[in-house]
Amino acid sequence: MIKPDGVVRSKIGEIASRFENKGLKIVALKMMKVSREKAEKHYAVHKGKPFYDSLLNYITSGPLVAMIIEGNNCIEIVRKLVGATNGAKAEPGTIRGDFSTGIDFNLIHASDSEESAKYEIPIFFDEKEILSYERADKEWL
Ligand code: FUP
Repeated sequence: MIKPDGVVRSKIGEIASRFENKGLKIVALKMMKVSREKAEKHYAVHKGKPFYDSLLNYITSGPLVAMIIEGNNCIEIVRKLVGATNGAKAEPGTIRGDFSTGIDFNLIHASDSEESAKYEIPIFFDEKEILSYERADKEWL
């Protein structure tokens, strides 16, 4: 998920291209403004934490871009490309390491396990919005 700061900072193409360039496949993508209800469901694991309300305000503040990405070792690779949660600590070369200076606005969210992907995907997508195709360079990936 490219968060609202990623959208207003015009980083949609830059961020999506990092996943495409690595060899992963975007199989669903849409821009939306999420309701408080959806945001609460998405971040349920953080309910009660001191940053929970500001996190919900941030994520509902403007349009975001939700994506479903597939590929070999997808979750491990995506998390590596995204970088550490705090942009100040994230390695240069990662998305957060290149574009974020702290933890409040870190441009992107990515599922950290198959379990969390299975929980998060239906919050943002209907099954019919997930498309099937093969990358032309599939054999090399
Ligand atoms: P990540 O998986 O890297 O996105 O990180 P978390 O799921 O732990 O946190 C989700 C979001 O909560 C982060 F992107 C930023 C916010 N957060 C804070 O603002 N303060 C914290 O101490 C931890 C997380």
